[in-house]
Amino acid sequence: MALLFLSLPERAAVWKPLFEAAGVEMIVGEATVTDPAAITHLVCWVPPKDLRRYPNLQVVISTGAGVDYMPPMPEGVQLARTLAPGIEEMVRDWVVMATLMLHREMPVYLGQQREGRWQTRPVPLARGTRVGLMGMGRIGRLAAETLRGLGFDVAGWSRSGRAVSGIEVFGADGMDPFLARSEILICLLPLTAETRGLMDASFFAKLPEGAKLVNAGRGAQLDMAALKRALDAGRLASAMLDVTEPEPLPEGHWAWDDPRIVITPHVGASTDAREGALHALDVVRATREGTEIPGLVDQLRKY
Ligand code: NDP
Ligand code: OXD
Repeated sequence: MALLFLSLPERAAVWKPLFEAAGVEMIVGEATVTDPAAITHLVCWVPPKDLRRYPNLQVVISTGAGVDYMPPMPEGVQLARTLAPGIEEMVRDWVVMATLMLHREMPVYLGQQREGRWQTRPVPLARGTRVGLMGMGRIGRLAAETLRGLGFDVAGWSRSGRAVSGIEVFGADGMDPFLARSEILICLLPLTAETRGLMDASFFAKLPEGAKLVNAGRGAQLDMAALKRALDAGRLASAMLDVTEPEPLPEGHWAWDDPRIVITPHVGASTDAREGALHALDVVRATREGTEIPGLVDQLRKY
């Protein structure tokens, strides 16, 4: 069994000693592969075009939590996503920061600062402000609990509507009432055929007037032209985006200069190298022992 590592060199330097200590062969970079038949595991963000070069490949491990950019796997190859726990905490922190920034009108104050203007606005309470969180998975649940701890009135929405202790969760048929109560709407959904383009004009029309939008899911879930129209019409007040389509947005895109929008360059999380390596070792062990692969992705449903 050997693992082919196709990620950043600084991460490889952290992974190497851990793999050596575990007695698992790790090969860094396709150029150093001398025996493609030895490769059983592959770690990457985007895989090489022709995975058939590795006839004994068993599992592709995504270095990120989202796997929407992964192509269909060849017959017999399983797909796993990293379960590095730091990802959830990092994205939770970004989402809490974004929610507070919009709640406390930071886009307005940043604009005023650029103009050298000192002007106060009413200061809102977090307590009772209604936040709606789409995606109640590993990250969404953690973010929801933290926001609730700050006093926000948090509700969630997920495909199944699965219960989460202490938080009202709307299911597939509860989208309209969920949106109607979301003064701050957060997207933490995976990108799938169902969620692509989800946030469009008809979606924004269901939010309360002047709602605020936080997107840390994927850029392709958001119709940017519809966002602009919603901002111009006052339907939405502001937005904070960590993900865009494409990434980065092209030079000159209207959103770069729009004072109602704050953009960060997909930095909600960056997988901790050590945590990623430990998860990959768990995957290798599970494959060896024939037990359930941690982070296994259902490729038919994509999740
Ligand atoms: P999970 O798989 O743990 O949770 C996904 C949640 O979305 C579940 O509640 C799921 O519902 C719900 N959901 C609703 N519709 C769908 C659908 N059509 N297909 C699948 N799930 C659906 O994911 P994570 O919480 O770990 O991550 C969520 C996303 O966050 C990632 O896919 C990625 O896009 C994004 N992300 C962004 C990062 C960043 O840096 N900005 C970093 C990491 C992740 P149910 O529970 O009913 O299945
Ligand atoms: C992601 C990640 O999926 O950074 O966006 O893990």
